[in-house]
Amino acid sequence: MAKENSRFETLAIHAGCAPEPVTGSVNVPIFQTSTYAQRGPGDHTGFEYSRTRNPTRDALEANLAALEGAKHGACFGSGCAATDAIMHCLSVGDHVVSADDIYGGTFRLFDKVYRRHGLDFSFVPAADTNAYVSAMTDRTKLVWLETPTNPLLSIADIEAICAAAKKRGVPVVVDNTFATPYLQRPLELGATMVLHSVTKYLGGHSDVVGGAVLASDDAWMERVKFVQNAAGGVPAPMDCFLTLRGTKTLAVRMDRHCDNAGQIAELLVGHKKVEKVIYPGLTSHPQHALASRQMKKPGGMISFVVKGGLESARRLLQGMKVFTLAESLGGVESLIEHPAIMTHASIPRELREARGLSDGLVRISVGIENVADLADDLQAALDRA
Ligand code: P1T
Repeated sequence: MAKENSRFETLAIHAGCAPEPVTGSVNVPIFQTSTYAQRGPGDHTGFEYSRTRNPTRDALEANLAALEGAKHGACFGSGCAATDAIMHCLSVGDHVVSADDIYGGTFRLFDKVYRRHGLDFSFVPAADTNAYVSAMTDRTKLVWLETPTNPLLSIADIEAICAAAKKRGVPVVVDNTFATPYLQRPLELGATMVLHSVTKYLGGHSDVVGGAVLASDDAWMERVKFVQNAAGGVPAPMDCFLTLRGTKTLAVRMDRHCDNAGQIAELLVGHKKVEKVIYPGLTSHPQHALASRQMKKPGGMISFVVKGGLESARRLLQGMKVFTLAESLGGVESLIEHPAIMTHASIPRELREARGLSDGLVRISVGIENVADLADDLQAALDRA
């Protein structure tokens, strides 16, 4: 077991993952069970039923909490289920201020499900700190940040927004999926809760769908844990095991993702078919200085606009050989996708366009392959686009 003051890479491998006491198994076993034998009615080991608690999930929750510097963790069957658990803690009439550029599925859940259940939302430009402050009212019960945002990679000033929200007693959630706790520490910057789609970098191998909420706030986590059990959107033990296997290598993978992405961003900047490159590591990014302060490195995600709009984008996407045309991100393999048609199609066209999510926009998740192969692949496909 890691010591409490262990550093990130050590926690990633050891936190929550002490050798199993009966056999000494170095890896956390997959406790593939729905229920647990009781000695007498109500006389159990602390494990009663696997929706409520499962040892493999316990291990993952402890591991992810340690990585975010949180006291508590709650894992879910998907990132959306984790978002849903937080939203379930709100009540009719509550108001939420959210970044406008967020994952399409998060926007859909807010706009199509929770509005119908009586919540009210204000969507503000993700990087505009003052806009969050002015949008807060007496009814505001949550601020929702995603930074860097998906897909436009805007950077929200976590510390400034949390300080403003704190003055009003409003909790702040940061979706830390794109950055991961290795690159960005929302709880240390004042956030109340951190949310992850563990499907992405935490799992890291595109073989599991999952979500998590991490926080030190006892009252909030009690509510989230209550919903986790009451609504039941929990992950399977096997998926918890796979995610744990992923987090062990998070630090080394993130270093390589960032190195590769930096080189690919430079290649894109120099290409004549590319109109605009959005990457927080480029000095041309409008929040480059904030990103350098707030994040250890700029991450593995790049968005760019190809000249020639939808037709060029289509040719580019269909011409890739090493990059795979697919939704999702954060796995070891490089992926490429078209947000307007794929991940963000659930946002109405007029809203997408108003937010700068154009038909020429392409998003890539730069993997950890040899960067020369990635560069050759992109160069060739862009030349043909
Ligand atoms: O797919 P799921 O595990 O339910 O996670 C939802 C989610 C939440 N937050 C962010 C920032 C995300 O990017 C996602 C999922 N995103 C994709 C599937 C995608 O390709 O952008």
